[in-house]
Amino acid sequence: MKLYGFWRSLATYRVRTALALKGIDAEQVSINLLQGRQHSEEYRTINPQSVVPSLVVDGGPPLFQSMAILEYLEETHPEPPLLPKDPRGRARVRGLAQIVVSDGHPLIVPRIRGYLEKEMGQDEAARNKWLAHWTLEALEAVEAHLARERETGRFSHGDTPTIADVCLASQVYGAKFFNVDTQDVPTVMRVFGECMKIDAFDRSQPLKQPDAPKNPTH
Ligand SMILES: N[C@@H](CCC(=O)N[C@@H](CS)C(=O)NCC(=O)O)C(=O)O
Repeated sequence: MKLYGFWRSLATYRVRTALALKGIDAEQVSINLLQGRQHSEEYRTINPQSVVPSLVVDGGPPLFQSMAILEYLEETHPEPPLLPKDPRGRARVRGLAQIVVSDGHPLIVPRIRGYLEKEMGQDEAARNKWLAHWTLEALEAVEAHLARERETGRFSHGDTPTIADVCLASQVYGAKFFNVDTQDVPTVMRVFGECMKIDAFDRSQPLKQPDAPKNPTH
């Protein structure tokens, strides 16, 4: 497998973590989002949306969208499972994941930040306010579920990691990047702490990637 991604990409972090949890090796190809390499003609032949991640399996057409890739990995490499067995549990895990992937993360990606700056004339302070607001709002929505629902265990759903945790960890990483105060999402942060005790989450994290700068600035 070949994973096209970038150290700082939260969507790539999700796929890296799932690959690591399932013990799947993938060659990593860095597409430098800060240099706009996602827009290069060469990369657009792999992903016409100009976003990472993309996953090439056995030389076939590239897979795209992190949730679709996570589901693909789950179907093709069912062990260890990252979705519960029961339909209701699967719906809950997917719902938690979608809060991050569909509602929170899309508002903070580089093209949105670029649009706020160039088309809307927003200065850095205003852009940072935007990033922090939407990042925290998604985490608060996850917190509202985790704190009150009895399915929550050591992890978001029970005592083993699921796709919900893979997505939660990526969003918490976003909060770290944007200096978001996470004291009001204690259950999320507890679960994040549990995730980071697992080697697959830890070694997949953005700042531990070979293409990450030594002293990153955001
Ligand atoms: N919903 C997509 C998000 C893909 C996405 O927006 N990726 C970001 C990095 S995390 C990206 O490549 N952005 C490029 C840009 O915004 O120009 C997924 O989950 O895969």
